[in-house]
This record gives sequence, C-alpha cells and structure tokens, in this order.
Amino acid sequence: MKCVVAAVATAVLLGVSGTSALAVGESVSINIVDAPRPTPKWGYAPATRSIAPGTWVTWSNAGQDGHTVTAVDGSFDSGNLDPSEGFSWYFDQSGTFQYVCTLHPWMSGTILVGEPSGDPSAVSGQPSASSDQQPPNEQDQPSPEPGG
Ligand SMILES: [Cu+2]
Repeated sequence: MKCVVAAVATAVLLGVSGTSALAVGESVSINIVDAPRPTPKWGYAPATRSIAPGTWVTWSNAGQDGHTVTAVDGSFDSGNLDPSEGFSWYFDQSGTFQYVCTLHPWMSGTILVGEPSGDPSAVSGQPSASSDQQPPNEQDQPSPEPGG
C-alpha cells in the first residue's frame, strides 16, 4: 500500500505555494465591458490593475461594441477590438500607464507596474536587450513526451 505516501507528498506540495501581492512573470486579464447601459458605466474591469515588471496584460472585449486599448502616452494601441477580440501587451518597465478607449473616451484604465518583490536576485544588473516575446495566449504549453 504505497499510495499513502504519494498522497502525503501531494499535500505537502500544495502547502508550499504561498501568496504574493504582485504577479511576477505572469499574465493578467482585464475585461472590456460595455454593459450595463447607460454608457457612463462602460469601462475596464478592473479599471486599475497592479502588476510586476515582466507581466503580460491581456484585454478581452467582453462587450457588444468595438473598443480600443490605447495608451495615453502612445506607448501601445490595440486598434479596434471587435467583441470577443483581445489585445496583449508586455510591461517590463515600472511606471503608471493610463489608457483609454478612443471610441468612448470616458472609458479609462490604469496599469500600475511596480517593483518585483520577494526575489532579490532579480535586482542585479542585467544586459539591456530587446525581447521578442510572444503573448502567452498565442502558444500552447509544450507537453512532455511520454518516454524517450
Ligand atoms: Cu470603447
């Protein structure tokens, strides 16, 4: 009856995972909502999102109209997003990034990119190189080959 050992090990692994305020090297999702009407209720959910540097943000148009995700400073622009379309952007620099919907200027949101926490090794100098990363939703997770 060795299955008892496996069950205990699984419980230990589940207990290790902790909580952190910021998601490092992960991706977060924001919905674009245009309901309920009237229009002043439209916006981004959540309107303000705090992330760590090195995080993909994916906006998904969950509404019934076209919308955009356009940075106020012009650093990114989704262009028109039809319903059920999405847009991803990689934030690797700290700062506050405000964005609006150019079609409905009262729709606005903010991305707060803070310093990474809990990983002192990430602070050390790293070479500045442009990254060609793909949005996480563009590729499937590679599955390990059985046997080999
Ligand atoms: Cu809009």
